[in-house]
Amino acid sequence: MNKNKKTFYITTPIYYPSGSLHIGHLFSTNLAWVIKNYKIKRNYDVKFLTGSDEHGQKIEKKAKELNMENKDYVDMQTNKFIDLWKLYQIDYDFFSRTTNLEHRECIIKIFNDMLEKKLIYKSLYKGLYSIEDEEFIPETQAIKKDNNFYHPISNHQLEVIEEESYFFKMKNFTKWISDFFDNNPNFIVGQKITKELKNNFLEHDLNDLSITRISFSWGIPVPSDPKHIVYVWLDALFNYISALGYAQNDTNYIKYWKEGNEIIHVVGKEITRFHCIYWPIFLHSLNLRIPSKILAHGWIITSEGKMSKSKGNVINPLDLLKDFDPEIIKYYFAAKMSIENDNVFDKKFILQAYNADLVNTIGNLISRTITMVHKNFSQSIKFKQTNDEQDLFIIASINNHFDLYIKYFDQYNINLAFDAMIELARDLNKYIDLTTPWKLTNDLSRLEIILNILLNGIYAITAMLEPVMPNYSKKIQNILNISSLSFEEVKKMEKFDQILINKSDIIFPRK
Ligand code: ME8
Repeated sequence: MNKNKKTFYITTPIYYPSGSLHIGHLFSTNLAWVIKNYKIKRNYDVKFLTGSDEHGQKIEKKAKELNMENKDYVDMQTNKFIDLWKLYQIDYDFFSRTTNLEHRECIIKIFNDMLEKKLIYKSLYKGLYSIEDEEFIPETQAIKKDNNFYHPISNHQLEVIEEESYFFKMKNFTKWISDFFDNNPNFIVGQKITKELKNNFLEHDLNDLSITRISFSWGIPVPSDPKHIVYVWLDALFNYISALGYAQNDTNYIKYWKEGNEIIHVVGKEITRFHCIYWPIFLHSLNLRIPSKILAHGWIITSEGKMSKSKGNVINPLDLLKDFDPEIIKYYFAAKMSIENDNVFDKKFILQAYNADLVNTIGNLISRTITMVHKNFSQSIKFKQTNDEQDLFIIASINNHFDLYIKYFDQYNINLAFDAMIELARDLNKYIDLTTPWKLTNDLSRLEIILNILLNGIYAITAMLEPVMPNYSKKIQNILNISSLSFEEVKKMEKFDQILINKSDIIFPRK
């Protein structure tokens, strides 16, 4: 590994294995995976983590319902996650499981460190709890209906609990986190969420947080007081460093966390309180490094509203694979969904995006260009400088759209980055219409210039497509007869000089 490369560590939430993963989980994981691939192309030394959050009362209940041992149950469920990511061809560096031994060692270490630093005290928790969300809810935020309490976002019914618990002195960090938000206005991608968190949580003092439970046993016991089980969110958040070998002071931890350049967590908006407030506070309280960014995204909803089992509108990602190649689905989720807002999903939108962007725009550009190269130049074409106005205009368009793509990707406006790619493909198709190269069979010198520009345009588009569609872009590379695509080459117009262009099969057949 090159020592001079900047490091980039990106994570997804670790998902609960108490249910099946749906397209919301696919959206988050795909987003993180595409960003990872992009950063590799930008020459970062990248690590990507996903995983499963395997402790807690919800999981214990589920295993009991199925009459299974807890560990057997989470093994079975986690294997399904692993299979799903394999089918979607989403590769990662770490699959983090909170039932791993290294993770347990990490939690024991941080709990002991917190005790030693007197960040923790024992008391009584009296209040409301959502097992489904594994979340304590202050009565002031709960929704009251017919003498029952409900979670303000998920609507799950809350339990009234009264039990001995260890508390983390969250309140003491209210000013620190408030100042942290003010000093790091770009910590959270999405101004709406920063505002909401400030208004809902930082206007008043934070409440001390209950960080152990005693009414069940599936989790990590506090070593000095083992009837107490570490609260599942404290357990889960630290997976991001336990997987890097924090407790073992592993080189991965030092390189990608402690001394790393960029660290980013991709999360859904409903878990921002944990990632944007509690997580930085926990880390700061232990003098540990804080991540660079939280990329919080909206929800995938269907026309019946947010996906939920009770509404029966949960979409299984395995079903989509019956109709589409995984890269077409991944293209749709990365290129057509905004991060900031909720997005309505319908299967027909995947087909629409495929036909409009990939078949009619990029596919059409490739087949028109390659056909003309083969018809008129049996071997290869030569590079020549040009001063023609239309040529200079389209060369500028290649450069500008590529710059826009980089700008948007770096701002995590991923869908806008792909819009820039498609706009370029449209411009190139227009350039063909305007220059009418099919009429230039008697002016091969002019035709050669036009085709060289088009090949360069296709190169730029293929390089931009690669982070989300590596297999399809490999097929295009094979036609262009190049062994790899590099962002550094995009603006160098002489790269197709004397290159033998291969015949083209249809890359994106119409569906
Ligand atoms: O919260 N739209 O796990 P979880 C978009 N274990 N994204 C969605 C979504 C939707 N409709 N539904 C789920 C947990 N997600 C904890 C995380 S991390 C230390 C612990 C995605 O299985 C989104 O990323 O409930 C959301 O935050 C996550 O799945 C919740 O997954």
